[in-house]
Amino acid sequence: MRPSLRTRALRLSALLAAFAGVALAEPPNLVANGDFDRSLEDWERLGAVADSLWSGEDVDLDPASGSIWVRNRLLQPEFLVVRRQCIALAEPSHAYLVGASLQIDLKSVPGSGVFADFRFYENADCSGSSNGDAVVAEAPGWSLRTMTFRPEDLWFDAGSLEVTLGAFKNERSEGQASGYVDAVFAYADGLMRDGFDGGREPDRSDQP
Ligand SMILES: [Ca+2]
Repeated sequence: MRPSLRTRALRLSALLAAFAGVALAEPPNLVANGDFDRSLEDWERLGAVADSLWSGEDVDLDPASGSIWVRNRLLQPEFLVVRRQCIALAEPSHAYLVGASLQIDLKSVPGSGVFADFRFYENADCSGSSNGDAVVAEAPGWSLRTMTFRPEDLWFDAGSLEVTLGAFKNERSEGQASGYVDAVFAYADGLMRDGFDGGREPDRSDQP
């Protein structure tokens, strides 16, 4: 069942509050055009034009916004990246909260899904040592997926964050994997850097 707009907004607010440790104003989203309001601007295309298209299918049913539709037509089981964005990170952060809302098309072949991958790099241009992970959806209906990265998860000071979007197939098949990604976000928790919290770990106890 689709969560109401208010429920979804509250869930994200609760996540952010738990992440920051206090109820602060929402920090800026590091991802450019993560809501796909009118276009796929800021997302570099990789692969065929027809495999990543702007869609009016918005996660919040907002008529003034949309999402990205992604497709994988490869025969082999593989993660196919169709769009990417490299974000230079100005200063090291205590932690990062990242995520997206995703759903697959009903006609997708079994064992397939769509993903948003978040990979942190040592250098500012998405090069050097890296570490990260992907959020995925393998079912129709929007799902909000989030992850938290801390310095101990990364073993280096992150200079940049690469976000890649696409679709995957787990089995060899002639059918396609396709679906939608919307509301892509990455928030930096700069509290420790700013000296307000004395190095306290974010409280995760009240996360859903
Ligand atoms: Ca949107």
